[in-house]
Amino acid sequence: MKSNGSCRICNGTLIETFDFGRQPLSDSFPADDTVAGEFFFRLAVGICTDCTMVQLTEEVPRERMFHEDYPYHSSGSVRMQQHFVDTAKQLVNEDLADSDGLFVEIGSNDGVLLKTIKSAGVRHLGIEPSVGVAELSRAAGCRVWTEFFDEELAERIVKSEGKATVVFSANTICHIPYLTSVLNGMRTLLEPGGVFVFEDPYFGDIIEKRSFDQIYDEHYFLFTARSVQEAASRHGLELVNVEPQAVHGGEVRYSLSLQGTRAVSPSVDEMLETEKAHGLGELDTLQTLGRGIDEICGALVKLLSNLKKDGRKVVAYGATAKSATLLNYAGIDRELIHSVYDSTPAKIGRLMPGTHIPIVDSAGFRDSDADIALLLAWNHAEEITSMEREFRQRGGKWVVYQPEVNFL
Ligand code: DWN
Ligand code: SAH
Ligand code: ZN
Repeated sequence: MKSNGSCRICNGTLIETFDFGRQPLSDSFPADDTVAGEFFFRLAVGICTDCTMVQLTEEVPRERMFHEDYPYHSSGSVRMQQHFVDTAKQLVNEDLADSDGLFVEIGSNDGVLLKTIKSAGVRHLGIEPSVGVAELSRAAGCRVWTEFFDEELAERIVKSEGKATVVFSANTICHIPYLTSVLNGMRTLLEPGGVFVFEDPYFGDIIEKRSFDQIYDEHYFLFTARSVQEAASRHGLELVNVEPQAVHGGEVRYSLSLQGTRAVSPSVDEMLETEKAHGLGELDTLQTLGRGIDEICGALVKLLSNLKKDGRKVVAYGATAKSATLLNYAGIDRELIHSVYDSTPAKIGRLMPGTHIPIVDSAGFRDSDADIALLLAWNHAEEITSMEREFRQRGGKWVVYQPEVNFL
């Protein structure tokens, strides 16, 4: 345990609790083994002793992660498509129904949510720095600027489009180390009665499920209601609602508004109480997770080694960003896993970051001779195991690794 500088939010003391060592970028899939210059950085996580914000202790420059070849396509999961259609409809009905208000989305990716907003005839603007996915959303008729959202961009949006009634963001705000600039920008961008709604993986779920693989380069912050409330209040914003979401392994949707402009829902105090009872702001909690990480990785390597000795063919399913942390920290490479099945065109034919396990088209999974499949996309377990039900029917077994290593 060591102190590693200061908190990105409050400048308080940041205590580093777990060091994953040298890690590759989680969404960078080399074309072949000979590719030189795979980028590595030190992945370590810590907690601020003042505002309790859980955060990485080192930052990867944003342009290295988010660029024209960013491979993650949000529409790759049918369940997530539905989640965003439902979310868009709810936002339109609750906050934009009778207004000519502006809707802004930060990190709109391939337009998975924005398409529904556009179809509802709402004035909208997506902010998406990764050109490849931004183009996909433009092809679907959405208005998108290829930019990184920050304080300066907020001013330009207001100049060109006016203030926003609703700003939405999913799985993006926790990716932005310069959160203070984002929150300052929000104060500029929101109209007086407006709302900023964002959802990200919840630290409470990460602790409960020991889903430590949610810690990787892109996930700079692991939020709680407490840490979000504190960050918001430093920038003239107020946490007015929290709502758990059963996606990506457990998220929370936070609503912020300009201080004093909206009633605060009782859900906020309820969640703050639960967090206190579960010790989410304490150093100890993160240290216990650290011991869990070593236990899980040790057990998984042992299981995979035994399966290999027994002559079983082991593959994995889902070339997730998350799995970079698991595979590289545990030292699981192509000796233990034959290949990784995935449906994303930009990942098929490439290699997994750091471990260089080959990625193959998931269309071939049902005809494969795999005996065991490690489910790296555990957050899509229902969708994947029901789509691939023949695998079980012919005797195949799924392995998961959180909260502990087990057959599914
Ligand atoms: O926060 C982030 C989330 C939203 O998405 C980003 N930083 C990056 C990315 O993280 P991830 O890669 O861990 O997300 P997923 O959604 O768990 O990735 C699922 C992977 O599995 C994708 O590569 C698509 C693939 N997949 C598949 O091959 N067949 C997924 C489904 C549902 C399927 O049926
Ligand atoms: N909202 C989608 C995409 C999440 S992936 C979903 O929930 O599935 C994270 C996205 O955030 C990427 O598309 C990335 O390019 C984008 N992003 C990263 N930093 C950003 C920033 N500063 N402003 C806007 N988008 C950003
Ligand atoms: Zn702090």
